Amino acid sequence: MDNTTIAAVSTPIGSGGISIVRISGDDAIGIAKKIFKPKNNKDISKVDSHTIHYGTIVSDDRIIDEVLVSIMKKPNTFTREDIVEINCHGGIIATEKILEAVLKNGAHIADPGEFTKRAFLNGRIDLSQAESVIDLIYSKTDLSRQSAVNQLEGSLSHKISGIKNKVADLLAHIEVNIDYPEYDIEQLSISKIEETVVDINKEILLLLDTSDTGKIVKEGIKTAIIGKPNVGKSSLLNSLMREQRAIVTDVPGTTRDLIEEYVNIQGIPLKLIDTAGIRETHDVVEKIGVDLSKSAIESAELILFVVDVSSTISKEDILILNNIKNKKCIIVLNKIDLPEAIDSSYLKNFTNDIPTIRISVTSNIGICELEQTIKNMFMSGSIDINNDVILTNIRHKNALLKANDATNSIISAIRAGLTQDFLAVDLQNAYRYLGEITGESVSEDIIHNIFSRFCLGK
Ligand SMILES: Nc1nc2c(ncn2[C@@H]2O[C@H](COP(=O)(O)OP(=O)(O)OP(=O)(O)O)[C@@H](O)[C@H]2O)c(=O)[nH]1
Ligand SMILES: [Mg+2]
Repeated sequence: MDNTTIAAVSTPIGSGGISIVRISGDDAIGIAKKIFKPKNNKDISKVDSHTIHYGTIVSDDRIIDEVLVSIMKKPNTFTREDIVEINCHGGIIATEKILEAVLKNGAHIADPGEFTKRAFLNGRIDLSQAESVIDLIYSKTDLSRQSAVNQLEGSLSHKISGIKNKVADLLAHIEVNIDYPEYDIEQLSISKIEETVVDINKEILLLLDTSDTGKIVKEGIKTAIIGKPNVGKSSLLNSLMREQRAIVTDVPGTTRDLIEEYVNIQGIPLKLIDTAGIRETHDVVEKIGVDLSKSAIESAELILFVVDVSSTISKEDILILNNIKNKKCIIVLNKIDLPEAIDSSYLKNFTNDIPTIRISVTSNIGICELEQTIKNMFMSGSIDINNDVILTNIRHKNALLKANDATNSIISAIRAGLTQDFLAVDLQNAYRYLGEITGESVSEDIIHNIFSRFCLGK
């Protein structure tokens, strides 16, 4: 275990009210003592843990800043090491000078995520909890924040250790059966083993089933607003966001860049993408926009295809329809406040099973119905983030898929009449894959990879 003392600026670099320099390790308090002059002249190595002290940071006989210093002694700290946090006035220069003084006095600069990595290595949190810290930092919707907090509190770890314990129990029984057949201990019948493995398999599948919801919770449903120029795409984005985010004009070809925004539609996070109207164009800039729109269609999970009912269907509309054939889609007939020129029955030939909603953005008609339709498309049941453990991490999903494979092969082996020693190997594998999620059986590389995604100072 690395026992150097590390330090970093834990707040974003820039001007702000307060910046925090964090120090963790055996020398944290000793280093702070060398540069911190408390106003009451107390010896900070002798103060109670979890107390805050007012004074100045002095380096090379010059006062750098007026600060508050928090002293937190192990083991009740984030890293389970001694931690000192220096709260200084926000501002790049003062913060850097303080960090510099801390480093000069013996601390090493921390790698990204190193504080959290120490919390993991010192056993305060497991790997899935450490990962939830990243999720929490980067969460973009309230749902994803809530699910990260649940995971940080150990909801997933708890579920996984429950399953792992069952695997371990079974494994212990089977190994005793194999190694000491002469002992008179309770022998598990093969049908009892099968029953338990089927149970374990079901629990894994239930967790895997939550991963689609997890992806939505974490990233939002990628929703592209597509259509010809001037049909009201940007107006629709603004209306769904309830703010004027995109520029709206009556000039066709107004939007040229993709605009991406997160919005919460009746509790469901959407990553909305407003696109340039699709049409044949010789304008170079507009053409780039149109190409971007086409690629937005490819990567979208939901398409809102906006059609203007006050004009007729053109070959561009049909072209777009052909492009979105294999996508989840809602046809949004806009501008129903205007006299209709569209040939609805003609359009119907192309859009048979696609849900169609009639709206007017400017008169605020039909927006609620559109939102309800989006919600119904993605949520058959309601999700309860507070009570359900939801899989939001692709690494966890892959480990569970492998554990699922292992349990499936145990079930097939039993049904094929293989002996118990064949089962032990797959059970051990299942156990190991489950352990990858919590970090007990995971390689250095993976750990390095996970923590390098953190920001500095966390
Ligand atoms: N009457 C009426 N006008 C609307 C409605 N929705 C949008 N408009 C008008 O249609 C024009 C074009 O709206 P935009 O939202 O800029 O259309 P767009 O599809 O983003 O256009 P491009 O960015 O050029 O592709 C603006 O003048 C809007 O005010 C509606 O429901 N009814
Ligand atoms: Mg636009």
